[in-house]
Amino acid sequence: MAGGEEVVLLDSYASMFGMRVKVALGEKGIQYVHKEEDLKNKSPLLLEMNPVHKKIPVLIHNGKPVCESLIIVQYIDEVWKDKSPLLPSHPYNRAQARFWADFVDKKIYDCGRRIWATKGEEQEAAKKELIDCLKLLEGELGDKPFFGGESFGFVDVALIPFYTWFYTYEKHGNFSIEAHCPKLVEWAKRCMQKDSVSTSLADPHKIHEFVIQLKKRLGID
Ligand code: GS8
Repeated sequence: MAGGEEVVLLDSYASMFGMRVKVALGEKGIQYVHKEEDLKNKSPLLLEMNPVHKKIPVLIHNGKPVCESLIIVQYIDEVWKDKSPLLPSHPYNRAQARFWADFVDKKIYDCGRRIWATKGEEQEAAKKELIDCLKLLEGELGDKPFFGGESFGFVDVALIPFYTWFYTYEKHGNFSIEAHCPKLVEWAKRCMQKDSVSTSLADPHKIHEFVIQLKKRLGID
């Protein structure tokens, strides 16, 4: 592999966390070996590389594992620092970017899951909370093209994979995210014009199909 680097990604198709890593590697132009995991039957390699959480994504760089998607994206940014910086250079701006990426982790995944996994009042509350969170993100985006400003950055990488899940949230919740957050959807479409994003994100219809199968498996109707 170029430069003697060996980069392997343990991933799973529908994972927004795995997609983050693919986007970051794409931004940096890093060649890597992609290994699809069956999360119902995890490989010995995954269990060895992430013995604590036993979750994907795992980036294996020259034989050494790095776990947790946001930590992996920061690692990638630090190792391949010559091209497409993702985190800003000023410590304050870096802290702000980390704050919003953490907000995405704490809020968006959970609201989305509650939309497809529940019904009635619980689902309505999750829809409202998701929209409120996305509006806060819209406020942070402001009039900038990207969360990173003029260029695509860390918060963009953290959030954009959720866009492929919007269709699933909308179908289950019978609502339109674009009707509530048009600027955020414009931002997502802008991101999709980048090859690193369009080649890394899953097909929204396949995600929807995946969630229908997952619900059957989990006994949720
Ligand atoms: C989340 C990874 C995760 O949930 C990160 O990398 O940012 N905080 C972590 N991975 C899931 C697949 S995506 O829903 C996973 O590997 N699940 C397997 C399991 O829980 O057994």
